[in-house]
Amino acid sequence: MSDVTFLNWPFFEPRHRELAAVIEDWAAAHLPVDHSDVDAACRGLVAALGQKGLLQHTAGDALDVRSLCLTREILARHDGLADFAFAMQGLGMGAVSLFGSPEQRQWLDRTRAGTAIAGFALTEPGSGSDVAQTATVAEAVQGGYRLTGEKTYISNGGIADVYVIIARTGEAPGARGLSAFLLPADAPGLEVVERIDVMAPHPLAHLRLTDVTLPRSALIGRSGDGFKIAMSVLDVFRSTVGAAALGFARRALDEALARVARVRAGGGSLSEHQMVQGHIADMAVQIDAAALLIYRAAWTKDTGAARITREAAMAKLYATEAAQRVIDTALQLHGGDGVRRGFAVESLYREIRALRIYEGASDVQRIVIARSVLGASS
Ligand code: COS
Repeated sequence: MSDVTFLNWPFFEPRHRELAAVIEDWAAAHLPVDHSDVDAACRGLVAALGQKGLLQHTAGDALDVRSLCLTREILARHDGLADFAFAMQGLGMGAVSLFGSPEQRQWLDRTRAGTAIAGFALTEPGSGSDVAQTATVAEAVQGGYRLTGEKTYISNGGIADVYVIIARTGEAPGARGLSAFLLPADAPGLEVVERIDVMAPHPLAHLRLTDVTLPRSALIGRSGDGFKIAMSVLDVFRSTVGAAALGFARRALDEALARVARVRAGGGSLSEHQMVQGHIADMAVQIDAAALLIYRAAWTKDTGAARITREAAMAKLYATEAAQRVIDTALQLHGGDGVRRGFAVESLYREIRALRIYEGASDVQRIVIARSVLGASS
């Protein structure tokens, strides 16, 4: 059982401890699922999480970031695909939760119930880190918009029922000329042109839009606010990526502790060796430091901060980079078994890698943090 003493930190309220217990019980009974068909696995996970009421926190008027982080952390500790399925319901509909009209919010009932799957279509072949370069065009036409362009590395691409898409409406060059739209997956002209296979497989696709026509009511928030909408969504969900990394790291430490207690070397257990103890100590410190940054960011947002850009960037940067180191150490402590399929540390090693890239790569987080720190000192 992982360390849960952090739940006593002042960041949490009794309802968070109750939620953690519910998720833990559900996860222990249902995870991991079979990953051999990731589409079927994700559909099943979204439906099961929805039926149990565990997707309630993924959408709504007030996103409770602590609840999102706790859920991601616990699910990730049990099964990375379950964390993915949960998180995408939130990220996919994040713009609708924060800025959607009453009509658009009807989708939230379905994504929370687990009867519709959501995706966030932001990244393009020519704009990954630099969102201001978005090239997909949304041209104003009679009664609405016509969208043309390409989106890539879109999670849930291929199985989503609905996407939020960021496209250029052209009010100004760069970041100030983008808008957000609600895009049903069955819109004529939207195609999945490639399914992308990655080292920790999950539904992922390249999408093409050819003259996709959307009504004016598909615009989320105000025309020209798409960049700020995307960044506001990322501010919330970047902390939760850190939380998923934290869940992976906690699992790696648990696996390492079991291993060093069991394996004998030099007349005693591995855990009696000071060099091993040093590794365990370093892992534990990094895990607590990551947790402090994550729940600091989440608490700051939940208690009323308008923006947590700096806190969320710090949480994501530190937690994902630290989890990579913790998992690498856990793998090393497993010897040859560490790289062998079927061992948890082998899959954790693959699962963690993308988290240092998606929703803002580590160097993007460094840029965001440095701008904030330099801005504050000038
Ligand atoms: N919340 C609200 N508004 C924000 C914001 C935030 N977090 N961050 C920036 N803005 C606003 C700025 O205040 C600025 O507003 P004004 O034009 O009124 O001054 C505007 O948005 C443009 O901001 P900025 O000048 O910082 O834009 P940049 O193009 O320099 O942004 C980064 C650069 C790298 C920060 C941005 O492109 C980014 O986060 N990239 C990573 C994208 C990403 O995570 N992709 C992964 C997708 S997987 S879902």
